[in-house]
Amino acid sequence: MSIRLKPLKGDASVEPEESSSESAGANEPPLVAVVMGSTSDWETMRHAAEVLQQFGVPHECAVVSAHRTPRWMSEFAEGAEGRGLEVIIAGAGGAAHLPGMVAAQTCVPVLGVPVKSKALKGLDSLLSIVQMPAGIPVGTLAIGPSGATNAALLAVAVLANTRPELREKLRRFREEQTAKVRESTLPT
Ligand code: RP5
Repeated sequence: MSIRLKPLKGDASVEPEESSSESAGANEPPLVAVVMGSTSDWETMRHAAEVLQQFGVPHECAVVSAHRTPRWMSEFAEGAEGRGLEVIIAGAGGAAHLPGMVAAQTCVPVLGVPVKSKALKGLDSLLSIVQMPAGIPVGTLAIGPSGATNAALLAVAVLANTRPELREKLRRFREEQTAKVRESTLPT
């Protein structure tokens, strides 16, 4: 499977860049979807894709906008379970409806990544995503690249519940991270 920002079906108002590259789990159906409201979110959301790639998790990346392509978003959310997706990572900025609207239309767990907006530095995105009324949860991560990275690590942890090899990779990742900190030195 390749990482691809899909063009938006039937939406002439947006012209997403198409980018693709070799990805983990080629030819395997995706277990995780990384969706985002705009191609401008890719600079943040690519961090999630990179972690999934690193762990060898089959995934797909696509632009799906809640307000610019609402029907496409519904189609995506309603089809997620049937396509075998186990986690959806949704990033959006500003009045960030995408994670909540996707979560409302699927029982697949949704992790929300608030993208840093120009006007309010992502505080708007954070509050839009995190303040879901009771009944439809969105697991909300930090604003920006840290949130995207952690969303992917959380997705890996979820998948690792039933995949011992993935749990082992996650354990090794943590050990290496710990070792790096212990070996780090400060400039004199
Ligand atoms: C949201 O609006 C997107 O998630 C993006 O963060 C923000 C701005 O989108 P563009 O105007 O850059 O396409 O829908």
